Amino acid sequence: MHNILLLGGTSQASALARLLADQGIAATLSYAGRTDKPMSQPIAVRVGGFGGVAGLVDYLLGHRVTHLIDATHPFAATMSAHAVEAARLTGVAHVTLTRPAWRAEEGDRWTHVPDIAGAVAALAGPPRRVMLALGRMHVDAFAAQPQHHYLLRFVDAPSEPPRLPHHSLIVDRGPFALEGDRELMQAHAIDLVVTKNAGGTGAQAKIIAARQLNLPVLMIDRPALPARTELHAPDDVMHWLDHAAPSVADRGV
Ligand code: 3Y8
Ligand code: NAP
Repeated sequence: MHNILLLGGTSQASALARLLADQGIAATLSYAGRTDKPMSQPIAVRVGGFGGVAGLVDYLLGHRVTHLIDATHPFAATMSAHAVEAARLTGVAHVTLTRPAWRAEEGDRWTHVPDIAGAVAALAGPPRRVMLALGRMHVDAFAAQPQHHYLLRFVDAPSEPPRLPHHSLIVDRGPFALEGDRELMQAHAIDLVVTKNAGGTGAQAKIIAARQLNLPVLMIDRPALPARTELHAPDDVMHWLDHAAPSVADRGV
């Protein structure tokens, strides 16, 4: 009898939740609680941190979880590292559902930077009009380059205004469409786009729009992640569930 813990927060996690619900498989989708009103799901939902690796181990054992599926965002490196460690400590079957990184195509003007700090450093120089589509969690770091006008996009309205002297703030949640992002970038006369290499389609509109508008992109490469089994499609996870070695809880021991 399966009992799945699905670490969510991405469109792939939501797609997998639908498949699990359709097959009547017991599953809970977990959100960190980063947004005010996370999307509703067709399976049980829990919100909030577990309390580090120890908290996640307690959850897995206490709820007799049989399979741990990490479908968090490629930049959620801490959560993913905790999932690998907690699965190792408990013997719970573990797999990652992620999406391949975007690769530059004909016409792309990408400059790769290793992380947020690298993106901030790369913004030294005369004032520009920068689309900073990184969400809310890392905006303060860009106060080190206050000379630019920033176009910010948050999921929720912030409790206090962002500490960037020149900015426009859009409150919107993805997935985003090409038309909308291209119009947004033209309306704000954007001349540089800063983005994480999220992969997938939900955040991709802005880099396709940048290609069409011949704009440069600062591409933040993914953080290092622990070695683990990576699948790229929800269907592959369903196949894995049918064939994964039963974990401790599955064997009813
Ligand atoms: C809380 C759950 C679904 C999931 C949809 C995906 C697509 C739309 C595009 C831009 C880029 C960004 C951001 C983004 C996208 C999907 C996906 C994705 C990027 C929600 C959600 C949660 C979050 C957290 C949020 C972060 C922020 C990142 C905004 C729900 C809507 C920039 C990532 O305000 C904040 O504090 C937001 C924080 C982590 C990154 C950051 O550092 O700020 N996602 N986004 C999850 C939780 O609590 O566990 O509210 O429903 C989910 C989605 N956002 O079910 O269809 O699959 O990635 N999310 C990035 O890719 O760079 C926006 O604006 O162009
Ligand atoms: P993170 O930095 O890797 O994780 C920090 C801490 O947040 C974790 O140690 C854990 O707390 C908690 N956490 C993270 N994801 C969780 C989840 N799904 N369920 C329960 N607790 C979770 O993670 P993050 O980058 O802040 O991302 C948070 C959420 O937003 C994730 O669900 C992720 O999929 C989603 N998201 C992130 C991004 C991004 O750019 N980072 C983009 C889109 C969506 P404890 O240690 O207390 O367990």
